[in-house]
Amino acid sequence: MIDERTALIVVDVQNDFCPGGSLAVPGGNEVVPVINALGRRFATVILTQDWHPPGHSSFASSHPGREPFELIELPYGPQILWPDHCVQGTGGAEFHPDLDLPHAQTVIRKGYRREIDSYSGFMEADRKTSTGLGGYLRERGVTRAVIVGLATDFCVNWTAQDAAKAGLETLVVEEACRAIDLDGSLDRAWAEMAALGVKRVGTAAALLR
Ligand code: VGL
Ligand code: ZN
Repeated sequence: MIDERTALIVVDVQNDFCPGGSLAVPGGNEVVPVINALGRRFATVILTQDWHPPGHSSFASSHPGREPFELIELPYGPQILWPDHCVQGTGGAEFHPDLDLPHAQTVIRKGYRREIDSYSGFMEADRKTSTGLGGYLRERGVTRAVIVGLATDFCVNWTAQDAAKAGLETLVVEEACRAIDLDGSLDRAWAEMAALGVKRVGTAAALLR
């Protein structure tokens, strides 16, 4: 067992991000068995859950005349518009039914404010509003984060960057993630993570220590 000071952070393994969902990530479901196997080795397991109200400002449908995947400017900066996804209380917002992490302790829901998106599990898109995850990990004595899930270039990327900024040793397990990859966003994501010292690893390296 990997000791409690290393947290496995499982990002957004939800139906809407898997094939058949409204914002399906190619191969998104393939991370489930990989994460289940990895998860058994971790004492500290935290899940994030994208959790938007109807009419969320990141939905193209909330902006007349706009289409999904267009870029707009919101008060806090640029925002990609998405198809409606992960609406609170819907089946699309539920975790993938085969995700098997019964010992997970915490679910961080994010993006629940209508006017602010949140790719990161730590900090919302205005870069000011905290989800509380940083303080929670600090109080639990967590010093290391292993990050997996969906999507590599959005929520995994932003969560990993904020974990590194919070001073955690941060690893992303590549084969336990899948990407959306819009206009080179995946290459950019790995470069951004690397610049902050995030380690891109395989499952074996994530299980050392
Ligand atoms: C995500 C786009 C919109 C993600 C969430 O989980 O990567 N991407 N909301
Ligand atoms: Zn979202």
